[in-house]
Amino acid sequence: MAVDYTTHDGVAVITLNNPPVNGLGLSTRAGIVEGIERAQHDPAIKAIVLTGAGKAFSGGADITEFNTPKATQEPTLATVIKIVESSAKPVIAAIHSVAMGGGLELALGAHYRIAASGAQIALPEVKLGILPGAGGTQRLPRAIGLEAALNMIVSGAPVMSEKLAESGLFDEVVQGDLAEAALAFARKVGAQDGPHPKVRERKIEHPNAAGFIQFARNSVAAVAKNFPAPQKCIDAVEAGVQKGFDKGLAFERDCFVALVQTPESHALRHAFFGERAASKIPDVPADTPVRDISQVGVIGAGTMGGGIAMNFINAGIPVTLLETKQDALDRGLATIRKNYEANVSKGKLKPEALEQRMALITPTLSYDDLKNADLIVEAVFEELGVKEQVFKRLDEVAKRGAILASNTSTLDVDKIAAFTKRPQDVVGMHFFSPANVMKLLEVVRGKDTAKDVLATVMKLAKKIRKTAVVSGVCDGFIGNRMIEQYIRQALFMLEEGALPAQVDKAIEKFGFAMGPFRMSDLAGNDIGWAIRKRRYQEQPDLHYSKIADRLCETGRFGQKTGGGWYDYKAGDRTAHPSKLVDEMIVAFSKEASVERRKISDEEIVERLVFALVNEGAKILEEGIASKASDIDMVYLTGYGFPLYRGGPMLYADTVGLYNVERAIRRYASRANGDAWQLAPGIVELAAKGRGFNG
Ligand code: 3H9
Repeated sequence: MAVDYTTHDGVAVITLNNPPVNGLGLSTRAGIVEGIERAQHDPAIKAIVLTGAGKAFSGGADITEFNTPKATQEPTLATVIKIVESSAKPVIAAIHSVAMGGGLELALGAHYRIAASGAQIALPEVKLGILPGAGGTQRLPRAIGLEAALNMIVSGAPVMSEKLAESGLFDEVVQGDLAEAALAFARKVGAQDGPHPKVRERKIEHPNAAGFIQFARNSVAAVAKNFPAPQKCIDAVEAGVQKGFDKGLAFERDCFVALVQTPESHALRHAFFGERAASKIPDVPADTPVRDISQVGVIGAGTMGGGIAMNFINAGIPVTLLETKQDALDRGLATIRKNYEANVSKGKLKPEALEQRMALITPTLSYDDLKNADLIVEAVFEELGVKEQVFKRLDEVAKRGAILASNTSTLDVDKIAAFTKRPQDVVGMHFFSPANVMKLLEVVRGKDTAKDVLATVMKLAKKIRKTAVVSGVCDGFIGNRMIEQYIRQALFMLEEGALPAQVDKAIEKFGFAMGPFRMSDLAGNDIGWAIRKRRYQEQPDLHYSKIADRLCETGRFGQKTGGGWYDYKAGDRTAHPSKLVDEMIVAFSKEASVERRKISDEEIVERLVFALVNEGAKILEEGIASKASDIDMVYLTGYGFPLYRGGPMLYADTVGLYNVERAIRRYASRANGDAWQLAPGIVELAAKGRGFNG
């Protein structure tokens, strides 16, 4: 049963019991209606408490039902709320923890609301590309006022119940036992004559509603370019203000129905579930015991090591930070302090928290100080010989059961594990730079990595607020292996007729945060050069455009040298197209006897994105990633792929794999076509009319 019904001395308690978050799926909705009706027909019942079991009052509508017949099957949430609101006996929503989306809308339909202090209250629908579709845009402004409501609806951010104590949303915010308080409150209002208050009957009062709505519109203008939902949220609130509750409600409903079909909403829901699915590893059961991580060691206090250390400190986990030289250690600590100072000056961190965080770091020059660490993350120079020294030393000093992690982005984790006598405890933790900011963590599973090590790292990742995705061992893991194919295509296109600014502009228009050439100038062109030099040795037959090598030979490594694919003015990161580089590119084509042609923006986008898709398909076939959504999460959180397109694999599904296959075959038959080895997985899925995500 998704809903429990009990009676307590004149009070009926309807308890939502649909784990994990009491989603308002069909059976829960039906259960609520049944409970309300049962209470109406029982003369002994004077009041009804609506509450939730487990970790939420309700996390809202069941998102998995969207776009299925169940979503519109009666009783819909709107019907349930109507029945609750028109109950002759007073209904009291008792919120012990989360009330989100439809959960809050349901509570707003009750006559009274009481909440435990610390409960999280939100209308987060906008984050799923929709708007509150069961009266939230109409009732919340009537409950807490136009400004506070619009802020909550447009941001989707949770607000603590105690902050809303005086807002008009709650009749009581309770410190002690909520269940007891709810029963007492119910008995009190149950003894009073009706009718009981309805939020829908309250007025929205604001001295300048039109002005504030316009202000809200201006504030969402930037996001609204790619996401239709925020504007629609405002439209729906405005409809209620101008035309009254019922017309506002009807308008909200129409907007909901339209938004839930949009590709943006589809992409955002894919990301919501993709994030949660990423933490599930097919052969590692959810109940795998985890190791306790209360003390972390970080080796290397450079940009990467310092950033990694900050993640743990921010989560309250003490870090022993090791360097080989005192001055490097001092520099590392100073950088960490500077980062925290910047957070303080931006108001993101309380000044007293700065010292508390710094106090969690124990700097050291001695490996012996790592002997108590439960996890040690190495962030030293990216060379196998250096890693060998570090891991052999760690094998000597680390306690039994400690997890030994490498932050390598390019090296073979199995080889690193083999430097120790405990390969089962070795894992890759590939953070992205800046490590204290970037959400993505690639967890690299070696052939011997123990399941409990993986389970521990995935749990820890959640604690340090990373999106962790498991990758098998291969060159570049998931993210960098795919980006290499994307960059190869970008370089070929320069040779064939495009210029850096055109390529960047086309892919930025598609939605990438930064095109390949601006990105490369930022990261340093010498990094890619070093990788290519290694490739030329390891895979001499691999066809690469030499155009980037030509640029690097001139010392144009990017922003740090004042010029790369673009020119830069001192102290300014703005990329200015470089006449010199553009001429060099044209000359290069001539030398290579390539007749330059006009390359369309459409071709640029297809070649770049389908290069990712094709490599992603191979990564799936090889089992390096266990599901397509993992690949999408890597690209959404670590590589600036546009969120509203849901990641390369979902985008490919949207285009249709039949079309992707045809495009790849077409490019494979042209100049530089040997770079396209069509992934068999694409052909197979396209033949079945399926996509990567089903
Ligand atoms: C809505 O309400 C529309 C209405 O306005 C109108 C309707 C007509 N549905 O996050 P967690 C699953 S739209 C289905 O790890 P936490 C989640 O996938 C909804 N499933 O837990 C996961 O499954 P699994 C508006 C849901 O404790 C499991 O629950 N509401 C839903 O860290 C645990 O999730 C939202 O947008 C759902 N609504 O956080 C709230 N919610 O175990 C979205 C969760 O198989 N939810 N699941 O991987 C959240 O923000 C968090 O889940 C919450 C709990 C804060 C509730």
